[in-house]
Amino acid sequence: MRELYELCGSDPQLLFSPYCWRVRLALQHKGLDFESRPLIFTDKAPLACSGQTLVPVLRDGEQVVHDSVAIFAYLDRTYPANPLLGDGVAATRARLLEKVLFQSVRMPLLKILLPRVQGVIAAADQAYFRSSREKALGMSLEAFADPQAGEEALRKALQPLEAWLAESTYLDGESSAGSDYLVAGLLFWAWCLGTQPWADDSAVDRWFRRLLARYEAQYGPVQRAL
Ligand SMILES: N[C@@H](CCC(=O)N[C@@H](CS)C(=O)NCC(=O)O)C(=O)O
Repeated sequence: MRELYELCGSDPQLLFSPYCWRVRLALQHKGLDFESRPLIFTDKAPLACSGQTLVPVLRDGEQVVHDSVAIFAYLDRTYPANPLLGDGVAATRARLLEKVLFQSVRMPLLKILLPRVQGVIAAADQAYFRSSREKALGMSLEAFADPQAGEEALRKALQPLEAWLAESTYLDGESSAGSDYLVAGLLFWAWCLGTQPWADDSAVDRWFRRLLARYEAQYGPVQRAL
């Protein structure tokens, strides 16, 4: 059996982790079915088998893999048809893309989304979420959250993707693959939290909606926060 341990809000159907979305999209790409194991932030016991405390964790029979990029590489090694990353230096390139995205897209999104995350997580997670994020950010959540500044920074960060997608159907070319899912996971994060901080009918928007439509055609409507 294949199981995906992933993050949920107080509503177990509300799956909003960008990293877990990457893996959902990658599993769809590979045509691999799986059972979802939604966990709230503080429900760490089921992750012990992975030797760390973050999701996504994929358990595939005897194999347990964590970290979205490592899971992509694992899926390519184990199920070589329909590559996500490809051979050679591709997994290293994916790590580079991940680093670039972390600063350029994830941080602006976090500025926009923090209050929404606080609004959807379980009561049992609130104190943990605040203390762990304030420690990581080096400031209070209120000092960091700034939806207006986040939207401005995000608009700039999306410009290269907008230019690329004006000429190419997917980030990875004619068909979608690993780069598409690494980026789209971040946009699913916003989408599931009930917002769309990118321009309607932009190339990025049309690309995101193609991926969303394909996902929903197979798995049904994506749960969004009100
Ligand atoms: N580099 C990891 C990051 C995973 C990560 O940060 N996951 C978050 C959810 S979005 C998490 O598990 N947080 C739990 C916690 O902070 O305790 C990946 O790409 O999978």
